[in-house]
Amino acid sequence: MREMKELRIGMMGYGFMGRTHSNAYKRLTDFFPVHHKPVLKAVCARNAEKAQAFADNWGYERVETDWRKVVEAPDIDLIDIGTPNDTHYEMALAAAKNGKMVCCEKPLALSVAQAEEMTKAVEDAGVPNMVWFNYRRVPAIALAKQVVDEGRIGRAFHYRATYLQDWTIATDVPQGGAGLWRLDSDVAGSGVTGDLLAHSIDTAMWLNGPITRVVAKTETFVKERVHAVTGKVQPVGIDDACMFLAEFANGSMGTFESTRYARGRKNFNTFELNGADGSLYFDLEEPEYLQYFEYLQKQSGKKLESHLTGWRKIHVTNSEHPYMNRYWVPGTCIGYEHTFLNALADFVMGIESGKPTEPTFRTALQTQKVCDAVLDSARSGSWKETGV
Ligand code: 4PW
Repeated sequence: MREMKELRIGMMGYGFMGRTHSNAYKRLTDFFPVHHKPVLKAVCARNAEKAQAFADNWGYERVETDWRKVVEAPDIDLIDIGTPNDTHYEMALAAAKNGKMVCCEKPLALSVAQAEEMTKAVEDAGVPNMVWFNYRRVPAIALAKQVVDEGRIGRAFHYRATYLQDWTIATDVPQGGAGLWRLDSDVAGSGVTGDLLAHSIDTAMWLNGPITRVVAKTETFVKERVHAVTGKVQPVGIDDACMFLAEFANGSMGTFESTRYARGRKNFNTFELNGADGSLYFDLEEPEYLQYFEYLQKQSGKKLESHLTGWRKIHVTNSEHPYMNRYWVPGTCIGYEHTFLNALADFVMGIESGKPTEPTFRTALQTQKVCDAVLDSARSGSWKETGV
């Protein structure tokens, strides 16, 4: 039996991310040889009844309705912020002040100013920190990172990303309230830019380096909605759709598109990277595949018959592929929930090795800078430096 320490969890929120994170905490030591066993100490939410039902279902020892009690509790080691975006700032600052590790859902904050303060707080406190940009832990995307780091793509020319959903097309979908806070700009901060493009931007900068300048267009297709809390029809403040052009520090060009009005697209997250020596393509609707085009002529030094070249569709399920040796056998695949389990495993192994686990708050701050520049550009209609 390996030596094991407790990692005592304070979970803020019991929604979609509360479930994905709680699943990761419960399964971590079943799949990864770590020396910290998560203990589900407290779940915190304003609705005590629903929080209690969640606690009973997942096995949290207690329920709190005041998040400050959780961040100050001596029996809590890690604060996990899975509540709406407008809560991240206060919770992270208080958690860091109390010496807690902090894992925060994306986007990190409502603004660059908040993100900078949060980053300073965790760094000054010296506490392990991470932001749950979980798509980095899709094995196929982690393999894409390996391919890029091995220099197989060469000089980058183009990066293009799409992140399409269709759940807000109906005009009678209210803004605000449980499950619909993403439509309330006061709570979410922005619409698809902070919710979906934040993922695309994090992945893009992880694979292709800093985004230095952007020019953007946003649109709000449904201009007003009933607010679920006030019951009143109120103007909609979020971007329903966003498209932007990007310049990367490495000289390549980027195009990014996101909407929640692409009928038929449920969570269509794709990227393609084109370089001098090859290209990569990923589609979250086929998450266990990475498509790779290798420019064979580079290696052979001579022109090969075109029928010998083409895209390879790599089935990323072998034991030598990222994370896959922790699960089943070649040819069998894992799911969306495993991306959070993989992220948590990396975070705990980082704690045990004393190394930071990406994306840290400081890395997520860079994504926040791009998101804010995108929204600034959409307002002004001009190019904006990101400051990354
Ligand atoms: O973080 C995102 C959520 O806000 C997720 O990646 C997909 O979009 C699924 O739910 C929402």
